[in-house]
Amino acid sequence: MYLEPIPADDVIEILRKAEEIFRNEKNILDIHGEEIFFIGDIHGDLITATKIFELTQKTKAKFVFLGDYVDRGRYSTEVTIGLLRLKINEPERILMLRGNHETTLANEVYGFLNELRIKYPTYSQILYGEFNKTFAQMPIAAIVNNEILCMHGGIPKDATLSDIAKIPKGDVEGTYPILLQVLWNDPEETIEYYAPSYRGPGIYLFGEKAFQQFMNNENLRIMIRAHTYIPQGAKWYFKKKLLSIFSPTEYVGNILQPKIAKLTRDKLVIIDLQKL
Ligand SMILES: [Mn+2]
Repeated sequence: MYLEPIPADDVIEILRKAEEIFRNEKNILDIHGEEIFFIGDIHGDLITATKIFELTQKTKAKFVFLGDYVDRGRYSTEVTIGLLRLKINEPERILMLRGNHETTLANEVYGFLNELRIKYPTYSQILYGEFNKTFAQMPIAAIVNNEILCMHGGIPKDATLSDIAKIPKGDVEGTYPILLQVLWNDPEETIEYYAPSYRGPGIYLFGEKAFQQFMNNENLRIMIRAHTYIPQGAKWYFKKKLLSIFSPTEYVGNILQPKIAKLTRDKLVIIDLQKL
């Protein structure tokens, strides 16, 4: 069973407005705030998206979404359009980073394109193109209060923040080498520096030494990222310097315990999404 799909014209209008806003944002957002929520992968999960939407209406806090709005779940279209509406209404309060699924490399095969074909049999190719054009303008990292680094995947090998800042926007496929790493890399406790990732060519696992070196060089303290499937919804790495969060209520058939994070002044806490 599906909800009544959002009319294709409305989808295109929202996507174009959002694209224009993202186009004017930098690759690396500079965010400041006393109260900020961080949301991990959503993956077309309507329950998670609804909970977060209600939360946005109850607070004036900022929201940093760490990407992966589409694929896997059944409501990629509704989730993404819903979040983009929030973004358009309050662009300074709702910050949306790009995830590895906001690329054709992933969303052609992991469910989103298929969802569009089912919900919009006549317009699926047009909508698919419009969605990905919008995704390709999204920022890919954020620095919060000068000390917290946010990105979907993780730090890239042999690159600095200034290299990330220079990545050209508009790469719909998402295969520009540094971009690919920022969106796909994962932390790994058992290695020191970098190792090839099981996820595919050009993607790396990064260890604590590589992470600490990168953070020291850039004068940053904490990283918050998403991307890794975590059944309990959140996990600290590297002596509590890196927090990984995962926010859908289910993932490829597995029920999990979705979490989000909240920063209040200097305190970072993990919140159980089901208790919101
Ligand atoms: Mn991901």
